[in-house]
Amino acid sequence: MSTKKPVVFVTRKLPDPVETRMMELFDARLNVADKALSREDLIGAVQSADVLVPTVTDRVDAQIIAEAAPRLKLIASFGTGIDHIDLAAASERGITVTNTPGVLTEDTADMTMALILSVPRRLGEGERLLRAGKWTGWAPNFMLGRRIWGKRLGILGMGRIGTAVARRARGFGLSIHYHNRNRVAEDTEAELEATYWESLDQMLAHMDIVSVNCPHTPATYHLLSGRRLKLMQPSAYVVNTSRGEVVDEEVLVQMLRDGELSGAGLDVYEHEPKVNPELLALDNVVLLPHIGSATLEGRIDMGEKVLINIRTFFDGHRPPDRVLPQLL
Ligand code: 8YV
Repeated sequence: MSTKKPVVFVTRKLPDPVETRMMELFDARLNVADKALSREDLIGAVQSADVLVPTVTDRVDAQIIAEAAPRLKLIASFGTGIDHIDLAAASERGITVTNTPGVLTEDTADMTMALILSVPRRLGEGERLLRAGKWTGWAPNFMLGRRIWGKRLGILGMGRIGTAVARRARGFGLSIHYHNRNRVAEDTEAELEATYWESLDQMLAHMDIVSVNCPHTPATYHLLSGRRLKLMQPSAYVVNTSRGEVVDEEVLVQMLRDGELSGAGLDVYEHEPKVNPELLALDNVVLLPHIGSATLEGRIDMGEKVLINIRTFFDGHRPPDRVLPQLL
């Protein structure tokens, strides 16, 4: 490593131990006020830094990358999803891109499981009713939900998070079904007693609960399209802790409103932080503000990964979580 420390621009406030280490290792520019960056701020960052550390809320699109000074060599994203970065533009400029996979898996799977339980058992609705002072007491027919045990869970995207969801779901008596680009290893399938559906259409038509766990890429944009959502049973539920863009939100809302689906548990939305006002008015949904991976431990682990990716890059090694350049 040269004696001159690389300038590392961090777009949002990170946990204290991460920021302290960032200061020790690099010439770090921190966002003490934790104010989301404007486009102008982001352009200023890519013009003055060797490394940009963005988060999911920073749109590092082709235009921003075109404005980058030649010194910008690394985009070390704080997060697993990389749909906020224009990878083609970064590749063209020879910029290395890294992310923080693996350390969010268990937290995100926990939150997915929480939503899988919450929606059919009407947790959100019950809590709202109680807080509003409308609870008049126990009654045999009061707030009946649907049983989790024995139902079929269809996982869309059987990567790290999808598999971690499946392991939890098995403990709750759900049977595991999945659709994925590739079939998972035989022993994983056997361990989870999972059924693979090559046809997503077919799987959707047969599931009680569908959990979206695939990343957002050009190929998965609106993978749960209006047409596909309409294949689901009216008694079914949708849970999404991945990216809002994977689901056609407008059709989802219409179906929830018209009773064509029984409910939804959402942690992510198509136009974050905007949430469709119609969703807010529905009782059969549990809505969370993109907190699937929001644990202190997770954020520190993510920061540690960012530090390692930057450090190895400037030590002349291949960063462990390299997204770009792609491995052949
Ligand atoms: C992170 C996420 O909190 O990592 C991801 O892909 O969606 C989130 O859970 C976020 O990316 C932080 O930048």
